[in-house]
Amino acid sequence: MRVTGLPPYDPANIFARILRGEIPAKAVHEDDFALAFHDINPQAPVHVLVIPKGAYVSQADFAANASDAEIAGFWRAVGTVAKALGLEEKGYRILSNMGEDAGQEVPHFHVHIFAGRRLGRMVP
Ligand code: DGP
Repeated sequence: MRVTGLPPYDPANIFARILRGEIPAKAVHEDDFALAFHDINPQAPVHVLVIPKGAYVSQADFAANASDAEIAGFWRAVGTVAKALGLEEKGYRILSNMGEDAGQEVPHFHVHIFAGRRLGRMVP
């Protein structure tokens, strides 16, 4: 069951194309559940995107419809990426835009990892 109010998954979205290898990305990690790659328009010295391998529009879709193994595997991958990039000592921020009001541009669930400088306070 899809969550009400979400668009159907569009297999032509840019991250689906990256997952299929149709367009290149600078990968930093890949496993059975997730792919992580550098954002094309970095907002911090480190700006990496982590996406699940499954077809989920957003966090709401992922939380409602992914299996427990997919959810665990995805979040473990986020931690693996942060550790592999050496971000644990100084810290990092994770963020996910969900839907129109948050300005989500790509309709495939993703988490941003920002790091590499002192990040400003979060503002709405
Ligand atoms: P969001 O607004 O949360 O949907 O963020 C989408 C991010 O995806 C944005 O920071 C830019 C990034 N992005 C868009 N197209 C591409 C692409 O083709 N390659 C990569 N590496 N990143 C992309």
